[in-house]
Amino acid sequence: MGSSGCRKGAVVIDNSSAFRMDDDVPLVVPEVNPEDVKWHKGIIANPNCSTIQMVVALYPIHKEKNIKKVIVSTYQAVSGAGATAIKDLEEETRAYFEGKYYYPEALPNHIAFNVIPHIDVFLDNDFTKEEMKMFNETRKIMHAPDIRVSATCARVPVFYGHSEAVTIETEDPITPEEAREILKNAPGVIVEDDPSNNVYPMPIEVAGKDEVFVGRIRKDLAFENGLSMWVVADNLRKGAATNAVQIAELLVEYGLV
Ligand code: L14
Repeated sequence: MGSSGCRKGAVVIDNSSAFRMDDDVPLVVPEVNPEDVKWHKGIIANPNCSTIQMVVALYPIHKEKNIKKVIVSTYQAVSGAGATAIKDLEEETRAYFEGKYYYPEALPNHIAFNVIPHIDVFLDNDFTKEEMKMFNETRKIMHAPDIRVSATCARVPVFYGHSEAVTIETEDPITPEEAREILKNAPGVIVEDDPSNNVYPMPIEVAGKDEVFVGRIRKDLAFENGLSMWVVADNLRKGAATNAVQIAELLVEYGLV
C-alpha cells in the first residue's frame, strides 16, 4: 500500500463504522473537510448519516462563531437500519390495524406508532454507539477536538429522512438572523424557515433530495450564546450514497485517482 491506495491504485470509500475513527483513515464530508481526502492510504471513511447532516449545518457556523457545545436529539428513519427494518414498519403498521401481532425482525422494539430511544448498541457510558458516533465523528470531521456533543438518538416511524433538533452554544454571540445568513450561503444547505406559513423541513418533503435542510432557527433559551434549529436530510442520500459519490468526485477533482 502506498499513499495512492492499493498497488493497482484503487481507493475504497467505506460506508461502515469500522474505520471511521482510525487515525490513518480520513473521515470526510466534502462541504466540511474536503482536503482530508488527500492523505488517504487506500481507505476513506464515509461518516454516520446523522453526523453528516449535522456537520453540514454546523460547520459554517463554527467557522465564524466557534461552537463549544452541541445538544442534539435525532428522529431517525427506519431505512437506516436496512430493508428488513423498512419491512418491520410496513408489516407492523398493517398488523396493528388488522388487530394482529407482529414480531419485529430488525428493530429492537415495536416501531409502529412508537418511538424507540435505541440505535445501534448500548455502551459502558449508557450512551448508544450511534450517539457516540455523533460525539467522536463531529470532532474529527470539523477538526474540533474540544467540541462537546451530547446526543440522544431515537428511531421514529418514518421510512426515509432523519430529523434532528440541534442546540448549540457558541463562544461568540450569534443571532438567528446571522445564522440564517450564514446557512443561506453555506454549501449543500437549503434554509426553509418560514414558520408563520408552516414552512420548515420535514422528512416526507426531503426524501429523495441531496441537500441538508435547516429551519426553526431561533435563539435558544437555555444558553447565553445559544441557538436552536431543526435539521433534516435524506439519510440514504446525503447521509450515505450522495456523500460517498461526492468523495469519489473529490478524488477525481484533486487528480488522486
Ligand atoms: O453508518 O440507522 O454507523 O440503524 C449504523 C446504524 C447507519 C444507520 C452507521 C441505523 C449506521 C444505522
